[in-house]
Parts: sequence; structure tokens; C-alpha cells
Amino acid sequence: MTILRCGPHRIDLSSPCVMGVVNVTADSFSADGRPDPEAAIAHARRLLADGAGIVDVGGESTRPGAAPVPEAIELGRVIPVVEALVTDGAVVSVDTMKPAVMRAAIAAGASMVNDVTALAVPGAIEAVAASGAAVCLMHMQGEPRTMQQAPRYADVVGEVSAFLAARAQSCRDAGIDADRIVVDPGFGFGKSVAHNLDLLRRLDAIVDLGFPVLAGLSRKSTLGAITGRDVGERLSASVAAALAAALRGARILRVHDVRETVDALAVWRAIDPWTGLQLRKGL
Ligand code: 9MG
Repeated sequence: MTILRCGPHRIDLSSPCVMGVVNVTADSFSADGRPDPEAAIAHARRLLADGAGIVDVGGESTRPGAAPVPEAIELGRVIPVVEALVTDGAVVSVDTMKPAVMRAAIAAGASMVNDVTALAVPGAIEAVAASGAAVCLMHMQGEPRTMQQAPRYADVVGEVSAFLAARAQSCRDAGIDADRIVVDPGFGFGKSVAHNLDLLRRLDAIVDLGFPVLAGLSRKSTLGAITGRDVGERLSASVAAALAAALRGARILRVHDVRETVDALAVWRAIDPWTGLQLRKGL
């Protein structure tokens, strides 16, 4: 059994857990370009009711081309949402790269930090180490503004695995126990379609690092490239990609469409009550 320790929570990952995306940014829950925390809270509550085990709250977009957001603005977006959801008893992850936002969100009750830079900013490792929060360490080549311009790897699977192993070791050295660490290959973060597909095909190499793997493919441009569909029309592709990742051993699926993903996993579980673990090696 794989248990992830997140603050006061223990999440059983022997079966995949769905993490619902809650963006409190100018391009979502926004009237006149101003994010609306109340709408984000209502949305997060719907995702929890639909079966999300974790909600991931972010106040700074990390999509390709996105500009950075000042710390005070990010705090003002994220903290009221974290507070409300923690009061509900939810497992709340904060999607941020800023140590000050990590500290404030953890003080408000967030029990996981999801950092697309794998705690690269000075003070970030210490912020998590000083808490009981879990952390998701994600691989990214470059930075969101420019990362999709010309991603290059000699061996994408080997380089991403080596990076995640090194970051996990730095966390362990700083006193973060292994059962608080999640790793993530970072689909779409400085990767071409071919890189993303290689990483998904060879997800076993990331699983073999020995930490639960988070996969985030929901609505991403690779799915658009494969299907020819716009971002709002990628539901089927997103559910298929989430299932493919779960079959290859991913234990947390970061998705926008929680209800549909939960249903797809329920069908898979009914067919294969061992949640596919024995299938993974054979793929
Ligand atoms: C914030 N964010 C957007 N996509 C993501 C992904 O694939 N993984 C993680 N951990 N975070 C993501």
C-alpha cells in the first residue's frame, strides 16, 4: 500500500487519486480580467463533490507564454480559497513556485505544495521541510514564458528521471520524508509532442524512482495536436490520457474534468480490481 502523508491527511494511493484543478487566474473565474475567489471556491466544491481527492489551487498561470504574477496578487487570489476549502475539510494543494506563498498557504491549512520548478527558488525547500506538507516535484525545461520555443533533449526519459531523482534527494537531505514526496515528469513543460509521448510510454522509468507519480495531461496542447481539437473540446482525449497514465502507474491524476475521470477510473477498477498494477510492467 502506498500512503502519501499530507499534513494531517493520509492518502491511500494504492488506487489512483484524482486532483482537481482550481485556477484563480485572470483567464479563469474572471470578470473583466479580475479573478473571483468566490467562484473558484464554488468550482472547487463541485470538483470535491464529483470525487476529487485533492484540489490544486493556483493563482499564477504556468501555461506556455504566461507572465509572472507579483507575490501580493498571488497571495490575495489563493489564500481565501485555501482557507475556505480547508474549513470544509478538503485536502488542498497550493500550486506555486514562491516560498512566501507556500508558507502562507501552509499556515492557512494547505497540506501539499505543487511546484512546477521542483522547489528551485531559494527558501522553497525550507518552507516545505519546516511543515508537514507533501510536495509534488515537477520537471520543467526552461520557464513558462519561453519553454515551448525549442525544447531539446538527448534522452528525454533519462534526463527527466535523473532530474527528479536529484530533486527528491535534495528534499530528503533537507529533512522531507520520502512519504511526503511525489514526482511528476511535467507533460507540456518544455516538451514537444514527441517528448510527451515518449515520457508517457516510458512512465515506468519515473515510477521506478520509488515515489508516487503525478500526471497532468488534461486539455494540454499535445492532446490538441493528436486530435485536432481546441482546448475546450479535449474532454475525451483528456480522459483517455489520464487512463493511459494510470495504467502505466501514475497515482495522482491532475485534471480539469473530475467527474468524467472518476467515472473512467471506476470502470477500470471494476474490470481490474488490482488497479492495473500488474498490467503496468507488461505494457
Ligand atoms: C500547475 N500545473 C499545470 N500542469 C501541471 C502538471 O502537469 N503537473 C503539475 N504538477 N502541475 C501542473
